[in-house]
Amino acid sequence: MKIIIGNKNYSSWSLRAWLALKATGLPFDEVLIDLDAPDTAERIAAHSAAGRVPVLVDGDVTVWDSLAIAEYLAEKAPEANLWPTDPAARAVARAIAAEMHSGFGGLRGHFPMNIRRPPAVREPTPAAAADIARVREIWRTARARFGAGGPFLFGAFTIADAFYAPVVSRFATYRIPVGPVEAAYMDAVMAFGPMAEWAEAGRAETWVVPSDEVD
Ligand SMILES: N[C@@H](CCC(=O)N[C@@H](CS)C(=O)NCC(=O)O)C(=O)O
Repeated sequence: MKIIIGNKNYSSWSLRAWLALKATGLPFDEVLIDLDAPDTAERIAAHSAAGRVPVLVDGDVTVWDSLAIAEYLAEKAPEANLWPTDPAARAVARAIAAEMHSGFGGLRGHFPMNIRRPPAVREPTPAAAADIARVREIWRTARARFGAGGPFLFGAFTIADAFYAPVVSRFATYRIPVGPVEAAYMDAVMAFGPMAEWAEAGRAETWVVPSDEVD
């Protein structure tokens, strides 16, 4: 398999799909496209007419969109349990991944993922504050209801964690205040091997995307 991704420092959608792919344990190649270069659109178009990364290529199958990629990987590697095995937990995991996929514009817009930015407080807008409260509620609820088997939302690492990993990074970067349950969850995500690997690579990048650099 081959995954086409954006800059590791900035591309939150790429991170989601890449983490899910890593969690399968399957080998893959990656192609990184700088998202702020003159030839960005042309390079992405060579892989997907949708014009967005991430894109997964598996032989003659091309899948675009991070959620579709995650679902494809869950089917391809059932032994990896990318979704929780319990049906009730799986339903909630899908719901919160979908909620992240289709929402949280206030948070996303005001707090761009920027892994190498030195952590410093940035005050939220009202929309971002509402999104932060909802994310914290999601994390606390999942940990309390389903998290007994491990440090992640549903115990073991699942697609739900992959989808919230960029938010974990943002909360750390912009020093969003959280409670002890959320802080422990954030520590677990940041310590997850593939997340640490991605973050290290992101910090080493030198591309600058001005629109994602905020005070
Ligand atoms: N809903 C899509 C969103 C993908 C997306 O917006 N990707 C951004 C990068 S994070 C992109 O490809 N931008 C293209 C560009 O900047 O030219 C997904 O989940 O994959």
